[in-house]
Amino acid sequence: MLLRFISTSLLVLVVSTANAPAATHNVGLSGLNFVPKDITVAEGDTVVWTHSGAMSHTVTEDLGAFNQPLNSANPTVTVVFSTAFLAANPRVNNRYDYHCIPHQSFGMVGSVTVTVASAWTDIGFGLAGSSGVPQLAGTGTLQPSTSGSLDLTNGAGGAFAILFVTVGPNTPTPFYGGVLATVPVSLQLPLTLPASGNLPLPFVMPAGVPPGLKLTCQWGIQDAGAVQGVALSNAVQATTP
Ligand SMILES: [Cu+2]
Repeated sequence: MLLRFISTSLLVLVVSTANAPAATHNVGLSGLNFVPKDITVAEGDTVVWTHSGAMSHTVTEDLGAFNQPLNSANPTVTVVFSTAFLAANPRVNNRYDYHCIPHQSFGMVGSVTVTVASAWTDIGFGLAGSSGVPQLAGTGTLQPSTSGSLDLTNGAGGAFAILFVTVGPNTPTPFYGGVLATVPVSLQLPLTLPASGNLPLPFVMPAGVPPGLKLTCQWGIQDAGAVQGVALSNAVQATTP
């Protein structure tokens, strides 16, 4: 039962994944520039910054996730963008902006964006509310003992809402002027949405979930701006590996 595994607190239990082989990406220096300036890596990959030239620099994440000198005494800085690192340092879109402390004002900045593998597919069926269609995104591979998240954005702030979950085959069915993809409903999680209308829902897959289990999730949100008073997020679907 999925909801038993979903933590309604925002606490993420951290476990390491052992999926795709990790890669190493190199960032060098050219004058007062990181080269390449902006890179995209996969979860689990390593980034190595290597010093050159005579000047001393730093590799300093804007919000403090990493901060080391990059100079002749410390010629490399290595950061592993592991599952644990991502969980400990959550950033919008997993983007880590960083700078060199002495040369930030000269534009010596860069970014690392981390892509996270996902088993989830958006299957649609969103129904607009007062601020448009609420968006549901699933992350995580659903491998046993790995973390994932079901992230709702653009819901009505402070509204009563229910996360509907189907475990097994689902039959999309008309519902309040839209379509509920999660029929039959296996589980319901009623909540009041935060004022922002955004609700991340981290979870950890337990070790014993059987492969081939189809999961479908969709939010219903009380919203006077919806055609029949209930907005629906798009539904997301995944099958356990
Ligand atoms: Cu510098």
